[in-house]
Amino acid sequence: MRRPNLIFIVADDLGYADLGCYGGRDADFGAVSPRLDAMAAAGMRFTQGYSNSPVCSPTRFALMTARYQYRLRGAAEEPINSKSRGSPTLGLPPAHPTLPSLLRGAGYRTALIGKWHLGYPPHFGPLRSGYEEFFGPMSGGVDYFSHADSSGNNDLWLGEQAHTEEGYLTDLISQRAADWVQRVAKDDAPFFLSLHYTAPHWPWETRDDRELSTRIEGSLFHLAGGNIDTYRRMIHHMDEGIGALLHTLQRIGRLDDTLVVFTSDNGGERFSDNWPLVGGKMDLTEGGIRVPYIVQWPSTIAPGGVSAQHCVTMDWSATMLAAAGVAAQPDYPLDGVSLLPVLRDAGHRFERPLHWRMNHRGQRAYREGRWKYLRVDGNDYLFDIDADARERANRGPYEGERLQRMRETWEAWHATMPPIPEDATVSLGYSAQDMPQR
Ligand SMILES: [Ca+2]
Repeated sequence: MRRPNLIFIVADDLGYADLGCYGGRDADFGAVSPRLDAMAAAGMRFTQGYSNSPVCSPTRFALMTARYQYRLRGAAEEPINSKSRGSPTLGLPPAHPTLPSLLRGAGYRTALIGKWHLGYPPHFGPLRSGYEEFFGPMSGGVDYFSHADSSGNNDLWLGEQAHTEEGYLTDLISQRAADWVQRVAKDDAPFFLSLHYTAPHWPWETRDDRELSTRIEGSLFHLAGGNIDTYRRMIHHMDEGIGALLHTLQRIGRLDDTLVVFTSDNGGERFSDNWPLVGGKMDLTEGGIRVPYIVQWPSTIAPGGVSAQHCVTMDWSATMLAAAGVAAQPDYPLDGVSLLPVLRDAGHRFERPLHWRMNHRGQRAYREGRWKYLRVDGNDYLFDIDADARERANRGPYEGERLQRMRETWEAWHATMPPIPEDATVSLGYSAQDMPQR
């Protein structure tokens, strides 16, 4: 039997409730995400899915390796920033097995279309980590029209060549993805596509804001710009591109045997809707790490499923390897766990304890069943997430034994990971001087 094609779509800084199918409100122009909502209806949606980190590059290390990112030095940067250009240590080591390298070794065609954010050539890069083809930015955030990073350098690449191309980045990425799939689907080999949008990450530019982009050059954090309407349109542009890709798959007869996963690399940013969760990007409260997971695979997943299975980014990488029948390398066993039994039966559930840590504010988190142990700024909390996903009712003072046991479990897990390096950096784009905190 032919092995399934695999498409892993990652949005950038999309919040838990930004999409209609996660309770998001309509925009003034109408539904924000009609194609992703339709994908959820045709496939399955996860309500208790997490990102490996509340910030970009650490999650991407986990996605690529299907292992806890804390194992790799570069992932200790929160996040990798454009000052890391030329660093021989701050990136994904090419010798490390990855989701694309393992799949490619098993005969898959592979491409990354969109954001990399795992270190710069000549030491690092997508072509060195298993992708046959790459189109997109190497850094964390770029302007949608000039394609310049926060240092003002052009950061659009085709393979390892600097590349110039007119257009709105979300549309360029969508078009390339549809073209690539059409091209490789002609071969007998199955394919794996990483489709990593920069949308809806700052700067706050819609397809119609080319003129605006010339005025904010060099200040990509765009602290004086953006609004809810712009933000929703940016999501809508991405949604259109995903719809076009799914339509292409259908037209060439490859929709049924393609597993498509959609998620976000971390929780929402300043214009995101994370309701009912608290916090956002950089936080280990739920708003920083709970993200949408929408999955479609018509040959295997029954339509309309909703699962409360706990899962995290690296589990989806493990799921794709399992779907392809590809084993991990013995020296790099996976921390990710395959979700295939859940995809085949939306009612299937299994225990999936999950751990996080952040240098930023000394945060820790541990989810086990309905409970979550959380530390922020030296304060320990215990929340019953099933009853209080908003993490306002601290059960710690009333459940001291449980809190203590979960703290010890987290510490035992932490002891199995390399310590946070002393020279690891935390980069924040702005502070309370720029906008009031809640
Ligand atoms: Ca991000």
